[in-house]
Amino acid sequence: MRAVLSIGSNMDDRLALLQLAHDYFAEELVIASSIYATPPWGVEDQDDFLNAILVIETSRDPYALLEAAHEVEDRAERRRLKKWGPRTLDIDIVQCSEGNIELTSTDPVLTLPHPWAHDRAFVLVPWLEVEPDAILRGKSVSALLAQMPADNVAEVRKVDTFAAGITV
Ligand code: PH2
Ligand code: MG
Ligand code: MG
Repeated sequence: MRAVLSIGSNMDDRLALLQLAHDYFAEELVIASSIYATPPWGVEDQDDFLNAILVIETSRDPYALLEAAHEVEDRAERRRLKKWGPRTLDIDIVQCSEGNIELTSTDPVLTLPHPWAHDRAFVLVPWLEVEPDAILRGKSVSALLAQMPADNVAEVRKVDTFAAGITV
């Protein structure tokens, strides 16, 4: 199964926490995007996030992947303060696919594809960087981005890249 993960942090050492997530999935990693600084979406009165996309090829099924994501979030001492609020590390499963088939799930515990990813520049901009032909919900990611206000897209700024290999 191929999976697209959106990772984000806006607390503590944001860069180190994204690197932690990157390194956890290193053996399954197909490609990692650059790291982007992004204004907070949803709850605006909080620090900027760092966001990135990891594309992985994994033998885990979607629920096992969700469990793995939670395990890494726990390692980052994630505190679940409030919905859309500040977090040390968030790992969201944007999409799971087998070949060209996008897996879908309406389970509230794991909705696939991610219910809001198609509407978030902090997901789509890094994804387009690494998969220019990406398709989400039957639409090209580049078309989804083109429909978005240009300001929202421009606010997602490349600021760094991951260190290659395992760093922790
Ligand atoms: N995650 C949220 C809420 N708002 N904003 C940005 N820019 N990046 C995020 O990863 C993010 C957010 C909830 O998970
Ligand atoms: Mg999230
Ligand atoms: Mg999450």
